[in-house]
Amino acid sequence: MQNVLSVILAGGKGSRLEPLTRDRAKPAVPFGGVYRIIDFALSNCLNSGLRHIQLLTQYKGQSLDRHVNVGWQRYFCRELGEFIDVIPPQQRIDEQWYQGTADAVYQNIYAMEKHRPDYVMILAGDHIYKMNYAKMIDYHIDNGADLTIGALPVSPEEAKAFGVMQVDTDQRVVGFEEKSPTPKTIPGDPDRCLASMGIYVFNAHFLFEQLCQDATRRDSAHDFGKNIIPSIIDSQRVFAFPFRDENRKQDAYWRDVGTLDAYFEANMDLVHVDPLLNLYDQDWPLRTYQPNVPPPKFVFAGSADEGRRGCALDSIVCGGSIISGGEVERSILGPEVRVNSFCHVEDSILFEGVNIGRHSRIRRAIIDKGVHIPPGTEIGFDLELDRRRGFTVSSGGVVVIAKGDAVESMVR
Ligand code: ADQ
Ligand code: ADP
Repeated sequence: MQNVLSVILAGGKGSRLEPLTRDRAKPAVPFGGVYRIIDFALSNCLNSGLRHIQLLTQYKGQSLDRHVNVGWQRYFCRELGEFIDVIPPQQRIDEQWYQGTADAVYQNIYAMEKHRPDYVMILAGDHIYKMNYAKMIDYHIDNGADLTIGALPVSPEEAKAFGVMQVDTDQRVVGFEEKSPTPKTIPGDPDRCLASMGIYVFNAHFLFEQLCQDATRRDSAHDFGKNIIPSIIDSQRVFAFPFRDENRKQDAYWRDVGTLDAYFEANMDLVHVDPLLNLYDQDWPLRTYQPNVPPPKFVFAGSADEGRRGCALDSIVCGGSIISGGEVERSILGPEVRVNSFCHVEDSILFEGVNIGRHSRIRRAIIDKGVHIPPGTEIGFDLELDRRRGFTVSSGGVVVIAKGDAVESMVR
């Protein structure tokens, strides 16, 4: 895979994930306890043998930059020509911030050309999935394609948020519309549309040519989905790569965790007994920055007469956490969380360093890093009260408490 350069777009604002993206870019949002969303694309690259990576950041890139430098540099050997470079916007070409996704790539064209790649794999830094990109690259080469687009069927409702393609019997793309309010369904299958996953393999020379042409167009938003793809499907060889799970013989697991509810559900997918996304698959290791913390601990708290078991069921509990006399169900606890006596936590995601005071009850909540919940607090039971307390409540009824939010004690 020496001649493939992977460019990961990691600059999106992720405004629909507010307040989790108030201080960090969407790819840096924690996921599954110990991971960050970006870890999925990066693990896919490593496991696919792609070791030339540029990560384009823009919005609040500091947390992401720190994560990649502390957690990921170790996997790349510069002496062997491998690299992972985090590239903040450099305003080299003009003084504007990046406009669309194509502009983000165009503004870094010098950094890319320097590596003289034959192929450029463009990835999004905010999707949750396991995928062997080598198969998509082989498919691209076998088809003699100029561009190959990762493709997956989704419901017509979901498809409104995606680019939707029409293909011929050889999977050649013959139609493409970005975020149409009335997306076209797959012929003979009125319940599904063929969505673009927003991941692309380009012949490098062709990509550079297209980017330079697009940069001169005044009416362009400089975006792959809105401008570049629709403008080339008639004249160039553009193919869809069907992303399937060959083991399960079904469409593969892929989530664009764009909203709080989608983010919540994708986390909850992990604690199913037979999860669609298996973190324990030794054939496809997911890597991340692992803090050096002690193992998780579960404590029986109180006296023999009035004691409470500290326990967690159908849950993920990260290192450094202590569940002392509290109960946790169907939840994800990041590193160094504390759940104290007589607490009950269910269907919730607690980020690193969260502390749940005694006698609290937490349901369907996401609690950001370091928040301390005072004793006796209820969250997720009275959503009106939660709104009045200044917490975000998603349309699906998930309560989100932001980093730095002060949670007042309910005990008078
Ligand atoms: P969207 O996800 O809506 O659609 P966009 O918001 O532009 O597209 O983000 C694509 C990726 O680029 C994300 O990873 C985002 O973080 C990143 N990004 C956005 N702006 C950036 C910038 N200025 N600098 C760096 N990175 C940036 C796209 C396609 C659709 C497709 C969906 C699938 O346009 O056709 O269906 O992805 O999710
Ligand atoms: P965030 O609120 O997103 O966690 P931080 O900047 O605090 O923002 O952390 C971002 C990343 O920095 C983490 O994913 C982790 O990889 C790394 N990190 C956090 N704390 C430490 C630490 N004490 N030492 C080294 N790396 C850290």
